[in-house]
Amino acid sequence: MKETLTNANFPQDAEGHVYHINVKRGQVANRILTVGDHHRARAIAKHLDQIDFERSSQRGFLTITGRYKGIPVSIMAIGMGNCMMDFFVRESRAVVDGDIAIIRFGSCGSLTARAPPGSVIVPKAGYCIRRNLDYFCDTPLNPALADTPYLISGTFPADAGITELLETTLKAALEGQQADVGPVITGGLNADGCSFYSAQGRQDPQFWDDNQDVIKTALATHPTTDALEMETSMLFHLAQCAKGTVRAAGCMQVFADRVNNGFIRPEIVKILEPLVGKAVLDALVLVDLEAMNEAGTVWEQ
Ligand code: R1P
Repeated sequence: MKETLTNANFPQDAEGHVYHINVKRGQVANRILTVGDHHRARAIAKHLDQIDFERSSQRGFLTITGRYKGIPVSIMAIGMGNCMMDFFVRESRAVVDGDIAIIRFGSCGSLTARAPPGSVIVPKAGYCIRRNLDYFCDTPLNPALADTPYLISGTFPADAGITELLETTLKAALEGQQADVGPVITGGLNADGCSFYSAQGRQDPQFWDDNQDVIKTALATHPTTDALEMETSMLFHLAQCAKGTVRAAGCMQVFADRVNNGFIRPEIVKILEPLVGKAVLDALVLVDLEAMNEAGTVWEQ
């Protein structure tokens, strides 16, 4: 940290830069494509007409702001996990005037045979799987809450309108591609694990995790779960808590097959990632921010 910060409640420097992303008003657009991986962000930024601003923060965030088809967009790499998603959504919200549309483009494990590696999943909603620390604690404060090793939340919806736009641009982008690139899988759920290992059911003999059944339990609780990763459900949750000013959707390329224990080949990622990145930008610039102001878009019951 170089600058003097004020306000311990929401730290910003004298120019208004937020603490972790290190951007200020005017440096982030109302339309944001977010990824985990910095290389993915830089590759997608090649599609922009122009880049007006770029910053890497010392806390691991990368912000690239420019124009796509003449419309201001930001591409932001945030690293991994719910915590980074929280920094990103709150600090971006703090420096952007007006409503914000966010689409996350990540990678995930698939929990369904209909989404093999190379597929792209567009979830309708998401939930979280959290390691229950009290289960592992010798002295849980409330033993009644300590009998289950992983806690599975209810669901948080993606924005219906942005999701629909995303499905359309992705299907158009992947249509006619070679086998192993696509299909686009829609209408199911994403699960965020609070970690890559224990909460996602990976077996690690070096640790006490009691996670042999976590995926089975998640699927029994939410049978339409397609994807397992670490950020998108948190994005949906935070959007829901942003008092109507943030709308979010997400898509993830399937890297890991958690049903049959397979992994995507690098040559497929090379073809898939740029196609999806461009399709996400295409969807983002179609979002009507004014209409969002008036009504927002929700799933029909
Ligand atoms: C784990 O390897 C990371 O990959 C997935 C997970 O959600 C987690 O962040 O997403 P990204 O490829 O977007 O980082």
